Amino acid sequence: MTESLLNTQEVKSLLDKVAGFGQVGGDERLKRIVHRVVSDLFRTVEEFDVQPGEFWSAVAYLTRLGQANEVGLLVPGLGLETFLDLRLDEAERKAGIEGGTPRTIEGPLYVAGAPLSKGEARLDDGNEQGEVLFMDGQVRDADGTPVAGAVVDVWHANTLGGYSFFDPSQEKFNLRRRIETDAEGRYRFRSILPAGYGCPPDGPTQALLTRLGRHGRRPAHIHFFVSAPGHRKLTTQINIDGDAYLHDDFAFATRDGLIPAVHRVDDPAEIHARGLNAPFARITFDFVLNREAGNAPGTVVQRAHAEAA
Ligand code: MBD
Ligand code: FE
Repeated sequence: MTESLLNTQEVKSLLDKVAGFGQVGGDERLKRIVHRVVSDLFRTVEEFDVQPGEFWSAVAYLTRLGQANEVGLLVPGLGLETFLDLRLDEAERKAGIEGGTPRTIEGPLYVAGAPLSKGEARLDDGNEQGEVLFMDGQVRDADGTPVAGAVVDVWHANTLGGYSFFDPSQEKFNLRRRIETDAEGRYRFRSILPAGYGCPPDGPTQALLTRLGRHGRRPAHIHFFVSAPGHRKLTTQINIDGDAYLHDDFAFATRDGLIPAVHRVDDPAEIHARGLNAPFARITFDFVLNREAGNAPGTVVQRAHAEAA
């Protein structure tokens, strides 16, 4: 058997030069990471005997993925965003941080700067046809103390699975708000029940998923950032119970503890009291934040976000 091409001096020295080893300038950690990533790619090409035509189709794929602005969509689809969560979970366990509402991925569809209000908000612009949802709860810290003045930054899709800003047919900041908790740490909002999300059917993310025999669906969900001074920022979501994709999420974001009961209210008096004429949904969900801890990596993630014009 011939020696693997990867073990030859020629390829080893090629990789060293690619990563800038031996050059004085640059970033040493980045050099090591690039060396590892390119080495692993070389290995993959060799192990699978990847042919040039296959290789260039992968290059064209990545080009399309960027052009379609779907890199942030494929990342959770490949489990990478969940893996980052699992690493944060592990780091917190090692630092002795326990309890608290489970985190789950942010996803690619957050928009910074949603309107901020105190105690309560209405998220929908009144044009949505979906079932009305009233959601409320309390923000507490791990020892049960209510957290007043916490900011609950909430965003979710409409009944077609579309998010405002990314779906230009919706009003600015539709289904996106920031709510500051009241003196008892409580928040509440009125909105509509979202539908699940599906990757753009003709986009590059779905194209790869299809070739893996996978779908690109997420169960209906509502996203949250919950932050308060002195506390670790929480990034999480709740899932709408009963969704067919609840435990079959292409983005791997469903976790125990994040599937609250959805109560259907059909009592005419309650419907009337809310100024409605049809049954509505109610969800109560409390968020438990952990105290800031110096020995654990921070949870405020630096990430490019869309800003509504
Ligand atoms: C979403 O709404 C979402 O939350 C994720 C993670 C990926 C795609 C669409
Ligand atoms: Fe989402």
